Amino acid sequence: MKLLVTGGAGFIGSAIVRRAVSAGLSVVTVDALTYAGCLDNIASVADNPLHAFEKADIRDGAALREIFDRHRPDAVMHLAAESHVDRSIDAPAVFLETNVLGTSTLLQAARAYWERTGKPQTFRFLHVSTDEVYGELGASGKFTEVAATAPSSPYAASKAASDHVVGAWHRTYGLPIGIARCCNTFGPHQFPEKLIPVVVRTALDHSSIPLYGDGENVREWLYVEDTADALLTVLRKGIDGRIYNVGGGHKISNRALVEAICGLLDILRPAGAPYAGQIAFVTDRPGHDFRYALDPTRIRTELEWSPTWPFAMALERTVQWYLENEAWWHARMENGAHKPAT
Ligand code: NAD
Ligand code: TDX
Repeated sequence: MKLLVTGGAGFIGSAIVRRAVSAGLSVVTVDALTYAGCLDNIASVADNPLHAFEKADIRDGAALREIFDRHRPDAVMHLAAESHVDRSIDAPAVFLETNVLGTSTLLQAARAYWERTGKPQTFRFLHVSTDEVYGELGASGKFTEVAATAPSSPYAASKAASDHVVGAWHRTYGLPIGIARCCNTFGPHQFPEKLIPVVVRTALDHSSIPLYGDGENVREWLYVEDTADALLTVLRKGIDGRIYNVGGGHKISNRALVEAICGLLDILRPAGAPYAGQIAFVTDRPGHDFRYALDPTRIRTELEWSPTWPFAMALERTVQWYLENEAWWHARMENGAHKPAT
């Protein structure tokens, strides 16, 4: 089994690459190495004969066709994307170019290769998407896979559009596909513009820890090892053409999460005063969705998958990793981390 993983030098993609290679799969990582991707994330597989790296942009059809022909993968896991909501608000164009046009360019290359190799029904194109395509929930309820898409941010709109593009390649051309809609993922190697690393970074810098709005927005969180395992499970066992919610994570308000991280830092890196004193309520994100929650019944019952990492344990491991890897996130910051409003 040979996997082609796009975005494999990013946060979730690199966890998949490391996991798949240690399970004995051959993996080709395809990544443009934007500000968000780096080879450090896959350094542990760099010399492994099961792994190959190709620097390529998913908007470059000719490069992709050549990579498909040379590596002849059995499946594609598509994670390459512009992934940060705040950046999509400041500069939406590249989100549409990469997430929508890039996905369709990749689909065309995959389809041409799949047709040339005799349309094997065992081939799979797994598109990695997000709970944000469903839009926001009020105080109750959760989204099943048949819920309508109603995205709020340019990022979410670009991901919803890419989901529909992938669905069209299945319905029109018969390309075997799957779509996995994941909730918020956290863990080591997440780019330091996202909430959890932002809290660690700003806490250690003795600056304000920015909480958007009143901090009562609720997100559902999965540890990256669980997300990677779920995505490999959907690839292996998912029914052709189906959408699977990758949920079952821990639901918590941003404020409670930030306070929990501050509490961990008080123990792991004690300072003169509690870190929670640095929390600052700042101008809200425009169009900020109030709450996300996925109904995970389908992945749980059909694919017999559920998360295994207790949230508190995974959060502590994550905070510990950022404390032990300051050089990693300092280097990423120099590479262009978004500076949130304070
Ligand atoms: P990330 O930003 O850490 O990584 C994205 C990777 O894609 C980077 O390595 C980057 O270099 C690469 N990339 C970007 N544009 C590219 C292009 N044009 N061509 C080739 N490579 C390109 O993102 P992540 O958090 O690991 O997310 C991975 C996927 O999972 C994305 O599709 C995202 O929408 C989805 N997702 C993420 C989360 C989450 O909480 N992180 C939740 C749900 C869904
Ligand atoms: O400084 C901050 N302060 C703050 O209050 C940041 C960066 C975020 N927030 C809030 C906004 C969100 O409600 O925290 C929550 C999480 O924010 P992000 O880490 O930016 O993630 P989110 O917007 O929820 O999107 C993430 O999960 C879904 C990923 O970035 C997406 O790629 C994924 O699809």
